[in-house]
Amino acid sequence: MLVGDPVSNLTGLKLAHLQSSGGFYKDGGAGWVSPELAVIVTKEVYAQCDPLDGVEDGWIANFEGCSPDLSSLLCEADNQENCLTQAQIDAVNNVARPVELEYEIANGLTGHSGYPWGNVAWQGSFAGSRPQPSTPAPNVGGNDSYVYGLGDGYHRFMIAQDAEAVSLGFDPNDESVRDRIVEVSSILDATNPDLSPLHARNGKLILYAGGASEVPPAEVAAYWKRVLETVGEDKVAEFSRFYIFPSINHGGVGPEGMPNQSDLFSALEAWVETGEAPGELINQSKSGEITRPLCQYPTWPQYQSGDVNAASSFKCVN
Ligand SMILES: [Ca+2]
Repeated sequence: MLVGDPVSNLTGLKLAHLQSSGGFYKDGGAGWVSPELAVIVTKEVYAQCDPLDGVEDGWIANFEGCSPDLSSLLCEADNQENCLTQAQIDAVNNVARPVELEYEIANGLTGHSGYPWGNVAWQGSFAGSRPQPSTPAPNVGGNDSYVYGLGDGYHRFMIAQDAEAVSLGFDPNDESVRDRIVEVSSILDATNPDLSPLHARNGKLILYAGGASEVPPAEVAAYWKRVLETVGEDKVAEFSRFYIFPSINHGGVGPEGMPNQSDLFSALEAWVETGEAPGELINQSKSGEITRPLCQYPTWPQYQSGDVNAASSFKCVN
């Protein structure tokens, strides 16, 4: 099986949708960030996190090491341009904040990992094109935060079971919604980490995730860690691999011209048909001119020396 950006913890993702977008809409939209300001934020994120992998190439390979401090973007005076208020900085930081539940959903989970930094299209995904959403939000598109529309539908139809319910300010830890969230989680979520039946059937699994995806790679990694704990590292190595594609979302969109693809299907085919287990693979740009190693999680490609466009100049490190 070839599995990309799995939303196994759908409940957690929906709650992350509402939490992340809710930060921009709070207090009448005080923290809302325009597309123009988002460009400034993204530039600062890349300025801090791009060099962490050893080369400033417009690509964040060390996504787990990326935890930018945006305080330098804080406005120093009223009516200043090209800077953010504290409310806006808080709302941007809130996107990366994990969802923390005071109770357990399916398979003992207690929340969801936050979103990654470095998504070049984050503003539309999380903030939308105006400071307050429509009520209700359209399912797809419109002027609202894309993820708010997704979370709003989840809340109104699955949790509140009231099409008129308002999702702004939704708190998953509120006593009134806990039981229903747990019930829906038991129906929707696919978070069982016991993949030993797949191993027993001699199945093979290649799992991959975009390092800047709105399907957060940290949540895919969290699932992977639970699989390792449950099944055992040695056994997992016999039938499964997990790769992260840095800086891209789950559709392959990322920094222009940088690597975003690998022939994973051929790797899977070779593993199943000839027993050749995949190791480090090649991640390349659409043109094929820029290559990087596609590293097995938790390693990531660090620049060593030589041609910055050649995979051979990089090493998978942790
Ligand atoms: Ca870099």
